Amino acid sequence: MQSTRNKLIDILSNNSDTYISGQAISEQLQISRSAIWKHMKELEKDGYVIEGKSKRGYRILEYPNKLSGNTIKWGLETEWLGKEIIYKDTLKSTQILAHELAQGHAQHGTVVVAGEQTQGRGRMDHTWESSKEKGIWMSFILRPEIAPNQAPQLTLLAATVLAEVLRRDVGVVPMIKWPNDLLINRKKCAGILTEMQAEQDQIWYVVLGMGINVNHTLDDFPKDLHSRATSLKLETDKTWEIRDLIQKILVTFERTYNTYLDNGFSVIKERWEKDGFRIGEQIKIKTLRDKWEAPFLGIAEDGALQTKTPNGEETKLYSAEIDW
Ligand code: BT5
Repeated sequence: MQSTRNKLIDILSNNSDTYISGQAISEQLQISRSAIWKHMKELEKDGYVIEGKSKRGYRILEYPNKLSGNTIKWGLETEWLGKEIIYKDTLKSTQILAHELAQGHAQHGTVVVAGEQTQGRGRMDHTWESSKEKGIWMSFILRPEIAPNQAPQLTLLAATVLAEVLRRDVGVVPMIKWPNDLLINRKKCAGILTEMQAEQDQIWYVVLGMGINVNHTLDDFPKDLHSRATSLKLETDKTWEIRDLIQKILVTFERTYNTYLDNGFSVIKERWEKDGFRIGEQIKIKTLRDKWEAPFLGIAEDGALQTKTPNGEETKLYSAEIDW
């Protein structure tokens, strides 16, 4: 259940350009005018700047800097992604909470964001360093009507979204390393983790996690990542507003996801290959059983890595580590 305070913020956010009268709020929330006034005073204590004008009503002028479900929603121009945002200062992993919520009744497009993760995870049993308020640690709950074997395409889709935001809004040159790494100047700046629950021919839900290093200095990374990891701050010498970047990612993701559902994977494949790292070049491939070098021929229509076997025959790989 949404609290009255959150409903009040929703109403004010939806009317951010205009004043909304005390009467209208009172009718929508079924509370008295004096109760509204008390809530407004509490919001001001939280850092909201609210203007109240007699005869016109109320409007929010400024949101607190602090990250929260409400501040992320403020001015968020999406239709379905992030209509429900769950923000926690600390979580083991946004993936874990998102799975729990998805197994309940969480709606398609629910977003889980954490200030820090104490057990952030990558693929297999890799860990993901997620230091406090330095980056974007978030997971989306999606209920896509696609076949389970198409789910890996969502990882590649998410990578194109991050690449677009990094290029357009941050001004860096991103490269996507198959399947789920975003690199800037050959160092990893973001990773994507797609997990799903499905039956043979039907997806129940997908939890798509993104970790993006935003305001880290080198000291914020453990030593073993110093030569391999980077952040937007390290690359641009600027501190970035996390809330603003989250909004940009949500808007771009929603648009790209809608395009994908309407038109299929080929548009995404094209975008991916534009930013794909080392396409056409020789790469080192490691699977569970083998290690070899072969050319990276591109990605297949289903998102698989197209390359050659150690014997030189063309093949598709669905799971592998690549290096150069
Ligand atoms: C990934 O795995 O790159 C997927 C990362 C997904 C993280 C998000 S954060 C929100 C959501 N909640 C979670 O718990 N996870 C998701 P993988 O390709 O397996 O890469 C992991 C490897 O990257 C590690 O083994 C390290 O070598 C390296 N690494 C760990 N933390 C890093 C960081 N912050 N920046 C760059 N590299 C990192």
